[in-house]
Amino acid sequence: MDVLIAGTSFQDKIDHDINIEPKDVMPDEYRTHLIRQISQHAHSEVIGMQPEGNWITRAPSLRAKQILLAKIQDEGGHGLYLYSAAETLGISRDEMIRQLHEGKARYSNIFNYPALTWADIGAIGWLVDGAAIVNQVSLQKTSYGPYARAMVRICKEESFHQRQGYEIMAHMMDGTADQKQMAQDAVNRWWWPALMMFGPHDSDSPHSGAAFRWKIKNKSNDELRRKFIDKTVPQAEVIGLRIPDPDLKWNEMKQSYDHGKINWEEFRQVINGNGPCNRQRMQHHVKYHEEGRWVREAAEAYKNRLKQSN
Ligand code: FAQ
Repeated sequence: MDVLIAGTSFQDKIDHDINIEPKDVMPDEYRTHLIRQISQHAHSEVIGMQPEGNWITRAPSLRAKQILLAKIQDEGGHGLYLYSAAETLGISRDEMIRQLHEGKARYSNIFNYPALTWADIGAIGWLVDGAAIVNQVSLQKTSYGPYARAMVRICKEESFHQRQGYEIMAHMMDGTADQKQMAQDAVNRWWWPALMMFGPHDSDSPHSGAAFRWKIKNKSNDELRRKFIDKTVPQAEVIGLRIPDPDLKWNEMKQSYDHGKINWEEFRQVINGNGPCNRQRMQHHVKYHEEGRWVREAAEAYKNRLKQSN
């Protein structure tokens, strides 16, 4: 097997579903494509801590606070696995953060919306983590080894996140009329941005061609979006939530739901810096990155001292 791998070209490995590893020869375009995607993914996990972090001190019980803290901590950890996976491609974490701060790297559209009520924490777990899992399960089979392995671990944690969100929603839908209304209002606001997380329609997705050729993606943006909808609609029905899409309809032939039009203009605005919270998210990240500078410097100084004493 080793001999086969050693003598096999990049595309042969891809065609035979052999993972590409950091020291393997790979085309520059593959490397660049992965750095873009993995760094965006890492930034999303880290920026995604902000809307939820906003609710730690206001969680309605000690149990809810503990669960939320653990979840947010997990998201930070996911960011770290992903930054490490991207670093194996030859980019430093500092450079990735610089690109984020300069607006050259993106992060998921979804984290530019505010978490206004406790029900939003339920909607984020249920819908946002739910969408993230559908996407990430398919990425467990992505062709770049470190990214695929990071996804396996991340998916295990995300499924707990999705359940904690659904539990919050189910609990509220079992509550007073006001709580039910609050839960429905959260779904009304998060449903469409969650659908946008899967990216533009396949016909408008410039990176999909190369992503399929190199098996970075094995399911398209639209396929994954459909999968998410099919999985989520029955969950909403069980607890009495309404999906805010008058055109949502079961298609017997496709054995899948047809959905209404997505507002791609809103998506473009949000991913290009003009969403409700883009500025706030970035200012917050820059501020705490600066405030943490002394920790990074101290760690570096300690590492150098150890080197000198060895
Ligand atoms: N947001 O050609 P495509 C989470 C951009 S993790 C912003 O289709 P591709 C956990 C795209 O970058 C959520 N930008 O691109 C959590 C490209 O722009 P560029 C993050 C988007 O890469 C939960 C342009 O549009 N997950 O939620 C988005 O083939 C709760 C054209 O798009 C990942 O990142 C978007 N939604 O497909 C944490 C998964 N969609 O770069 C905390 C990994 C597209 O040319 C709390 N990523 N764009 O300037 C992927 O699977 C893919 O990158 C896609 C996009 C599917 C997102």
